[in-house]
Amino acid sequence: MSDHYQIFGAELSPYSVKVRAYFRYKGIPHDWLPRTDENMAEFQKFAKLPLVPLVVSNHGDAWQDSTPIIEEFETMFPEPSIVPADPALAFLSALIEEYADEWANKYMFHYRWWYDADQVSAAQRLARDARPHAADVEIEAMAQMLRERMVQRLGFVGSHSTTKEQIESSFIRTLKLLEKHLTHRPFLFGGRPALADFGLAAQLYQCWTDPTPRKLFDQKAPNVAAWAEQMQDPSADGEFESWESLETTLMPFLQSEIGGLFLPWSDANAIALEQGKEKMSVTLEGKPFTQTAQKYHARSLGILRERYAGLSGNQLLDTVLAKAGCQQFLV
Ligand SMILES: N[C@@H](CCC(=O)N[C@@H](CS)C(=O)NCC(=O)O)C(=O)O
Repeated sequence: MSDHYQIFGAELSPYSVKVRAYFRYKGIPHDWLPRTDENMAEFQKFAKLPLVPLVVSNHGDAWQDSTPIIEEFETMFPEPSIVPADPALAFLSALIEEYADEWANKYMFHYRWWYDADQVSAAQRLARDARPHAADVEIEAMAQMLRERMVQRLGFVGSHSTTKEQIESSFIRTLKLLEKHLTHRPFLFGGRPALADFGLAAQLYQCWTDPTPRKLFDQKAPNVAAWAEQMQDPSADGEFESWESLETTLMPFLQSEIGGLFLPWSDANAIALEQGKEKMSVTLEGKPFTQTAQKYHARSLGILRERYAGLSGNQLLDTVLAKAGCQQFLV
């Protein structure tokens, strides 16, 4: 019998739907198990951290953390590959995935827990998913409790009154730039999904399910909405493109979102931690952006830098990263 996997996840967890989309694309045999109060004991038997997604094999092996999960399964299930053969494009795909996990998650979380309509919608869906058989009054009470708890966590992603506008304009600009990019191709790197698609579509799909950002999708970004939806269960429709054909519409996104926001933020976060500071602060687009420093992000920036160091001498990559304003943060 071939190996079979269980994915403990949640519909409202971007990292969970990212891993589920990946398993679907690869045709890896799996069951999707929404984590509920009822299977919590089973979840806890395997989970080292109280986080979804958690993947468990029929041999009892367990994996957590979406990026390492995908990297590990990519070695076990190499086809169809989600890594462009050109090492420069493979790096850009990993960079965009990192942006998705660490920065796009800010606008996802911000919209979900900032406005009343979004708080109510998400809290009710979360409560119903966790207790599928509970009575409505129980769901209402749980939703209220979840809403209060999650709103208090806005600060962890750096969302507060002084950063609200920066976070929202990043989302709106992302929609606008991706809308152009995805007009001429089904996926970010061409005719088939790359790691970047799994990471970024997962965050944007969550935004699409929340009432306030959903309106922005409807007004500004039908192609991005279609892509995010399609990425729930993607299939290849062609080959990866070359940088020459991607550049016109991908470069503006790299410049404004990654070179302009994400990497300066990530770099400042790592420096704050090195200096033993609890808070990080950086000037983004002329305004201060402050939040509690994040250890996890500093580790993943370190991994990205090591990977870039391993590609030393790749002229195409150096030129693209320099033009995108990213290179200085990766050395
Ligand atoms: N870096 C992790 C992040 C996972 C994560 O933050 N999961 C959230 C949901 S999106 C979670 O499980 N939060 C606690 C909970 O829902 O109980 C990954 O990529 O898998």
